Amino acid sequence: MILKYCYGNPLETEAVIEKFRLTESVPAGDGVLPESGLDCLKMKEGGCGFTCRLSENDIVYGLGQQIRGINKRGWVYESWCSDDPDHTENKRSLYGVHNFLIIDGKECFGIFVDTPQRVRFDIGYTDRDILDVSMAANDYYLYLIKGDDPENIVKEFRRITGKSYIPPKWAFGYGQSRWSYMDEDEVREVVRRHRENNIPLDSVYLDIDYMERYKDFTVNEETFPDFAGFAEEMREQGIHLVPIIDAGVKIEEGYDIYEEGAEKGYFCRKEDGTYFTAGVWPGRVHFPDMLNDEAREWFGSKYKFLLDQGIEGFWNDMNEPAIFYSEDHLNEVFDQLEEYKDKNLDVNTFFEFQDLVRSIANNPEDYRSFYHQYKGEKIRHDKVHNLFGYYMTRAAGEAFERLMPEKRILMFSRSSYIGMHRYGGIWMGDNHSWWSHLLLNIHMLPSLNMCGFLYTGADLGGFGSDATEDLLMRWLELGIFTPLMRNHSASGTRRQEAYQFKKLESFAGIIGLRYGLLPYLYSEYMKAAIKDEMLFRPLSFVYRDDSQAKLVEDQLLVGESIMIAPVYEQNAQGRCVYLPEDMKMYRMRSLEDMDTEIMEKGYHYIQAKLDEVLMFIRPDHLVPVSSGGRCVEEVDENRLRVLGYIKDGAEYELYQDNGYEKDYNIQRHTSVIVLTPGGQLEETSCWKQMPDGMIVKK
Ligand code: MIG
Repeated sequence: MILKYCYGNPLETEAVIEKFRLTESVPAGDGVLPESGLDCLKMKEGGCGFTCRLSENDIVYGLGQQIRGINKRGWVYESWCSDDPDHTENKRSLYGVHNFLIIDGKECFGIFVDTPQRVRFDIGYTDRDILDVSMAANDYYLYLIKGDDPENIVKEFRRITGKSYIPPKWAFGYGQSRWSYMDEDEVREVVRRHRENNIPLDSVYLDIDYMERYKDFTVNEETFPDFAGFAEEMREQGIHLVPIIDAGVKIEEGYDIYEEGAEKGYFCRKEDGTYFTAGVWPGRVHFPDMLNDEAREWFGSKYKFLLDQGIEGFWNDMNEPAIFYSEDHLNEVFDQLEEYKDKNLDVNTFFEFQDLVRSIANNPEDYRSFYHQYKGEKIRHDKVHNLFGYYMTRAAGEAFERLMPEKRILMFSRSSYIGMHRYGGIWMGDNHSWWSHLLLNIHMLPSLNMCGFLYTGADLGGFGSDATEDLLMRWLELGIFTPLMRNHSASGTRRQEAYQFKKLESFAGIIGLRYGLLPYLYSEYMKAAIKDEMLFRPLSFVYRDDSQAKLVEDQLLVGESIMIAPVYEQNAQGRCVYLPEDMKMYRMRSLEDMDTEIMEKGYHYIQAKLDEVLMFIRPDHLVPVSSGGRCVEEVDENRLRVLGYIKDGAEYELYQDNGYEKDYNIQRHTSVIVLTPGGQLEETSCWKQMPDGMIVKK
């Protein structure tokens, strides 16, 4: 059951696509929400938020892309899309805003606060027993979602926010990225060295340097003289090029996008009507008004320039939007600095001076100094801030639908808001080559899945700082399960393509496992997307009555059959794993090299050498695997091996499609694999077993 309440005069974000009747008007002051039946949840004076009493063992899930654990209790978080490359525990915001929570206690219910403005979630920070949600402004919708359990609530929430984005199948392959591969030859070399070392690869990412002076929808003709031809050459080797697109449009005479946008009035303006000027990678830029329908359509149509050259995927960056400086503020700072110049700075003045310079980037004042045209109204940016990335990606998604309605295009974004999951995925932003960020990656997966972001993953190996061989390997051991599986790193850091290190066979083996698991992972992804379910679930969502499972935050269920327990500590030779039921463990080094063991419910310390992936299969569950390939196209999905732990017999619904069309009819694309208690395939109209044990499609 879902109740919708309205406070003040909220903006329509289009996060929710289902129409609702509003619940009875809400009492001001200490009011219990009408019709909710929940005594623990109370409105605060004047409607400026609400509080919820938490009991000792209540767990609070949610908030999508955020720091800290799966259980969000014990910190204060703020909804404000932020370009912050240091995802440390003391932070309160990252790139995306996902105001969806589930309180799992005696009562289990979900809350979605729909407002594009700043929201503060004090989840047992000030008082461990109180969840306190407050708003920057008293204009918001509040959705209350009641259900039997978290999975149920997620499903309801996903139903009203719409279907998750589905990428082309090749985007489930391994991708190699770097800021930046500078020219054709460097990209060729990346591909060659993967192929040479039998490390599968499906895509190479192009960061900002492929452009001409960082201008969106241009290609540097010196470094990529025949871009279409080069894209074609790559396709012949099974590789997709994936260029980046930034939010800001460079101000430069003669640059068509700039001139067109300026002439048609598509950029964000200041109070006085002139265009707002920020400094980002290209130097001085204007921001397209992604919230304005016409401007959005216009910006989206520009992707055609690259689509026409054979490009089939993109990533949208800097769309919080990140602002290195604004022209106006920078001028003020320069004036101030003049004053400091001849002063003998005492300590306080020195700090003042330092703060002044330090707070140039992403300055709150700048976000209050430009405007959007949103649904015909002029609205100051800070009031809709959290929608910008969402609407940029929507621009792309809607354009793909117009330009190439039959084809799936890869799209993922850095910034996001609830609802953006209909148009693209997200990557987790600028993490570091830190072990703690491998754990953070685990934590974020289920939280993002709750909000419909299924196509997601972190920069494997870490973006900032220097990676080590062992970190990359352990991270890949998690990454082989995440839909977006991309190794990416910042300029200036140590090179971290797998082939930069010594243990090439191990890397080939581990990445190869991804291609083996592809039939299962793709099938689970598609079913989750079609049925509004999660791909990654915390143990506590599934083993509801297991008080130990509730506490586990470093293991996840991946789809219906698999539990993973990644090693995330340096020099560890294994780890402690909690089994909520008996499971079959696969210790895997490559598709050809794995051993298995049945393990009993309970705690175990399990050995896992650096090049070993631990995977657990639940009783009477199956995992169909392929024999691998150098890229997704090469994977033979009609000839599979079935891994599983069979006690009483098992059944698996395998979803398969051609991976590029948009026909997602589940009946048409699903076949059932049935194994007898003895582990033999029960012959169906679709599958038969070969003497070597493989099953083949009839
Ligand atoms: O300010 O394009 O998160 O993935 O490599 C940094 C350069 C800009 C931030 C993205 C990162 C990308 C980088 N970008």
